[in-house]
Amino acid sequence: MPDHYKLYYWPIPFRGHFIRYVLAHVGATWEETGFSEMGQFKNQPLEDKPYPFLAPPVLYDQGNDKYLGQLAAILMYLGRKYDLVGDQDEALRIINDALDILLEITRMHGAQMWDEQSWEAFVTTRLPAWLAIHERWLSEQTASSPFAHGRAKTGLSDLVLTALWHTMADKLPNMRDVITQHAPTLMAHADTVAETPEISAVRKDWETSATLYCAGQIEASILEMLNKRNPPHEPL
Ligand SMILES: N[C@@H](CCC(=O)N[C@@H](CS)C(=O)NCC(=O)O)C(=O)O
Repeated sequence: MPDHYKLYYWPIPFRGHFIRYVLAHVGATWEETGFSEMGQFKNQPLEDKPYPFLAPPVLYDQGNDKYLGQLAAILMYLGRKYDLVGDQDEALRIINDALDILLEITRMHGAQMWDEQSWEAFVTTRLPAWLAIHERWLSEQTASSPFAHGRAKTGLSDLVLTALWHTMADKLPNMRDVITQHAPTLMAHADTVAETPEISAVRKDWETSATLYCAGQIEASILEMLNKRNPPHEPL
């Protein structure tokens, strides 16, 4: 019997795909919450919650009867449990980079919407800087092995980089060109992982989702900027 989980998260890619990709990769099964179940779970009084948390994701591991919150903690837990971590410090470092990048692209979870000037600065300076860092990190990590941390098989960091960059390339129009321009090795690596049957199956489930990336007004703001910068059907 495969290990079974419940993922308490909004039905959106964003932070969820990091966990979904790891669960799919290890052959686990899981249930998800819809918007209304997630809202109820999050908004119930603290004393009624089965586990104290503020913001999802929360993962429930049925086999171990264990709840865990915070994306970084969840990923490290799964990584250790399924022996996906070659170097714990570097794996945690890449997860924290990913969390920083998610905060930056959503301007602190939509605390502020994008304007053309700030988006231009983001895609021409800040995002390329992150991409160059991950391009170098991955090249060093895979100097003598096909996967990060000298591993022969896909590990946690490969899945985290894929959930981060492939999801952006896949879901946000014109973003693939930006990523490929600054980090061709990274994009190719993420494509390889994303095309494995387990990860492809998750992506297929999300093909028709109304939410492309992070949902809400901030998703609309990102799309507005991307479409203004590269109107649909015009090459870069
Ligand atoms: N540090 C947390 C952040 C979680 C987070 O911000 N979750 C968002 C969705 S991606 C949310 O639902 N926030 C609602 C809230 O903060 O009340 C993690 O990485 O798990």
